[in-house]
Amino acid sequence: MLRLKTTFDAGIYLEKKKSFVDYLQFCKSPVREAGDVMRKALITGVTGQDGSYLAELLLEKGYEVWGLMRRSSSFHTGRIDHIYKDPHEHPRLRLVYGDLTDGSNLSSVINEIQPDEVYNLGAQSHVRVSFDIPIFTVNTDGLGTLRLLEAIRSSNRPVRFYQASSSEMYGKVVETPQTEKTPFHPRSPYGCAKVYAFWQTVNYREAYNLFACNGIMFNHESPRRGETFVTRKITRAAARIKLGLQDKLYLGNLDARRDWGFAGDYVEAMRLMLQQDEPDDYVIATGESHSVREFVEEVFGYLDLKWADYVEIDPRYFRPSEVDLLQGDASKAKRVLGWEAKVGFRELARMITDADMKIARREKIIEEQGA
Ligand code: NAP
Ligand code: G4F
Repeated sequence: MLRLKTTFDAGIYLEKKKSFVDYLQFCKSPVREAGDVMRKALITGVTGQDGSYLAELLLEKGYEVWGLMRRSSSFHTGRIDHIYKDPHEHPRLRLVYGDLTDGSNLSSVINEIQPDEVYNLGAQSHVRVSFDIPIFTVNTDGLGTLRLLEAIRSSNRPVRFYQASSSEMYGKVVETPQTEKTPFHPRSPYGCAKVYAFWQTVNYREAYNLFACNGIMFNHESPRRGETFVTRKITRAAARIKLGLQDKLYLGNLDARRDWGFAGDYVEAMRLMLQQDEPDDYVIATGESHSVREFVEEVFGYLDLKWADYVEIDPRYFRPSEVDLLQGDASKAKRVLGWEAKVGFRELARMITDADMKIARREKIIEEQGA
């Protein structure tokens, strides 16, 4: 029998320029008929870096994956197009419109989809930008988490919940390396919002017995990282400089130190947290810390460029208050989850640089053809 489970993915399906006849066919597909036996996950922020890697991982593990996506005047599904494609080919990935600022929508989504696991990755995730749009950031990252927790609680279903917490919460660090016990001292509207969301997650676990976990994730990067985060900004610029497409790279604080890992490794930890007998909070990190300057040296050196010839400091990239040093101790995650980072600093820098060289080569061809 034909089952139109939800009006949401019909809307998105049709926007992808498929016909309604196609959509009806999709609804009759065998996987959809057997949908109830698969584990179902909802990912907020599915169009982001982590959302795309997590969706891939959960599909590989046999889940039915629903991604919450914001309405936008232009499509921004570039990171998931390769797994979304035509629903006839991949009917286990669905998209649904929603927004963390809209609580009634979140309730409808939870009630319609009835997920077993919810991964809350949606956020205004840029720390510098959070100083420019603090209210939106706190509304999405802080209150948005509470709205989602409330939608889950009021659904009365045994949903397992993952919250994308951040090492940015440690801010002005009081000890190094940072562990699950290190106190928080956030230094940005983003960090403050994430602390609020962290404690709401803990409170829903303690007050309502919700299976809710915080992953305190240190910086993680990939070729899919947004281009205004420092790693991608450096690799994009170095690749373009190498090919003569750009002359300079303007950066802010080169002395800040971060514990940089690979996003593909980190999403595995998210899933593992929700497969344990008890909910808990975990630091996820490599344990190594490097300065922005070291990242610049690594990338430019890899491309045989002298970085000092190209990099200039522009104070507009300084932050009103900075997080100087992050270095995580993920020994609890190793002990309990059996998780550890596989990709190290140099391999990560080179992986992203290689990917950006491919993009720059395409840009070079386009430029030459246009000339
Ligand atoms: P990202 O690439 O910036 O992705 C953020 C996602 O959130 C995007 O899909 C974005 O949608 C969505 N989003 C933004 N505002 C929203 C709203 N109001 N309602 C619904 N969705 C919204 O971030 P990421 O690097 O994948 O990070 C994933 C999560 O982990 C975030 O919560 C981030 O704060 C946290 N985190 C990241 C790191 C890291 O190093 N990457 C470390 C610690 C914690 P659009 O595509 O429409 O913008
Ligand atoms: O790459 P960033 O913008 O990442 P940041 O601020 O550490 O935040 C990222 O990691 C957090 C986890 O700790 C996440 F929660 C958050 O969502 C995000 O993914 O900046 C890294 C460092 C900063 O100290 C910044 O001041 O690089 C420094 N930096 C120097 N020049 C720059 C630049 N950052 C950016 N974005 N652009 C610059 O030109």
